[in-house]
This record gives sequence, structure tokens and C-alpha cells, in this order.
Amino acid sequence: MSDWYSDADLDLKVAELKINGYAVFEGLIPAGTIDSIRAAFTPLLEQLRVRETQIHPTERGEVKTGLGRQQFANRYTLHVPWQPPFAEPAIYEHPGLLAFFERYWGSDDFQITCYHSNNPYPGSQYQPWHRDIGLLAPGVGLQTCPHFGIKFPLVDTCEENGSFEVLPGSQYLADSGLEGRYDEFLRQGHFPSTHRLNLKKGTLWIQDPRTLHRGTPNRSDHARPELVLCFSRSWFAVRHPLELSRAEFGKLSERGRKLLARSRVV
Ligand SMILES: O=C(O)CCC(=O)C(=O)O
Repeated sequence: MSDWYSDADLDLKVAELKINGYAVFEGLIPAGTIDSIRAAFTPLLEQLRVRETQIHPTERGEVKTGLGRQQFANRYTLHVPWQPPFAEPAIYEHPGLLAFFERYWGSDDFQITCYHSNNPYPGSQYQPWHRDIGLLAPGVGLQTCPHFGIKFPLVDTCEENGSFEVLPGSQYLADSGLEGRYDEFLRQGHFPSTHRLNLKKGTLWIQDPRTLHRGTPNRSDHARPELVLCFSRSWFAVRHPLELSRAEFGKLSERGRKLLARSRVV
């Protein structure tokens, strides 16, 4: 048990994740920490935006100088370098967060496998409804997911600046007849439980990547950056290992080294 969350609090959050396909931890990150991250992140993101004038199917560049792409019009993805102020132990080693995963998975055998970001700028439109990973077993909605996105926006998110939209409970949907047609049905049909995650800065939330979701139009005058740390069970394969310098690896705590054990030290 951590001294930050009681067992009852953790059980409730785990139930939220299992039932809704996401769980929200409001006020987990101090606003000042988010502001420092945003101040350092904005120039990196702007550099990418100026460079990536075309929509591109694959990411380009290097993590240090901006590995990413324009995914849809005015919507940019960008990897986040593992260095201060982005690599913040108060976030990725937060005792409440780690206790949450240990409770959900019943194990501490998990690692951080990716650090990236989703950034709709003014003028971005609806994404198609989608999942971020396929079901591991065709036709079966497994009760436990081995891989999660840990997300935190760098600004308050709202309907105007393109807050994230989810269809709660859809993480277990395993009907091959619907696969590939989610956007068609969700755009046309009646789905009253769709939900916009309008979040205060400092909120961290956990997304089951199987849950149907989409980005929404940003009609504000500012970007809506959100950083994403991926936490995965040790057996879950990831394509590109996270990279960090020897100096950054040297700064890690004992738990940090376990969490970053699958990274490439360069
Ligand atoms: O952050 C968002 O608004 C949506 C991002 C997303 O779902 C994606 O790019 O897969």
C-alpha cells in the first residue's frame, strides 16, 4: 500500500479503469511542474510544426531535435526526449501511480516503454474513431490490458481546444464484424455515452488503448499539447525502445532503473 492512496481509493480507480476504459487522477501533478514542462516543450513542438508542412504517414527526425510528424491537418505527434524537465520522477515514479499499476496488474514487472505527445493545433478536425492497439486475442475482449498510455495535458482541456473524446466501456468490444467500421457507425448512430475529457492542468489520466476514442477539433487560439508515457508489462512487445543518455540513466533511482530497464542507453 502506498501512503498516498488507500487500498479503497486504488480499488475504486482500478474499477473506473476496468469499467470505463480510462481513469482520471485530478491534481496529481503540481501546476508549476506542468508549466515548466510546457515552457520547454513549446519550442520543440513549434520547431516540428514549422518543419512538418505536409501530412506524413511516418515519423521523421530524431528524438533530440524532434521525432514526429503532422498526422492529420494541424495535428502533430512528437516524441519527448528523456531529459529534464520532461523526465520528471515526481510524475513517472509517483507512488500513487505505481501502486495503481501494481494493484491492477498484481505485479511490479512493468516498464516505461515510450514517451510521446499528441498536439492538436487550431484548425485540427475530428480524427476517425479508433483504437490504439488491436485486441491481443481475436474475438476476445481480455479483462486485463498489458499496455497503457499515461497522459497529462499541458493546458486545461475543453470543448473549444479539442479535448479528447472516448466511448466508455468499448475496450472489451471484440466483434470482428464491427472492426474497421467504428468510425462509420459512431458518426452515424446514436451513442449517448460518448464523453469528452475536459481536464484541468495537473490532471493525469490512464487510457486503456483499446477503448474507442478520437481527437476533436481545436477551435481555440492555442495548441492543446498532451504528453504520453506508455507503461507496459515486460512481455508486451514495443517497436521502438525509449532512448536515454548514459548521464540520464545515471540519475535514475533504483525503481527508475527498473522502470527504464527496456530503454536503450545511447
Ligand atoms: O490527443 C488527442 O486528441 C487524440 C490523439 C489520438 O487519439 C491519436 O492520435 O491516436
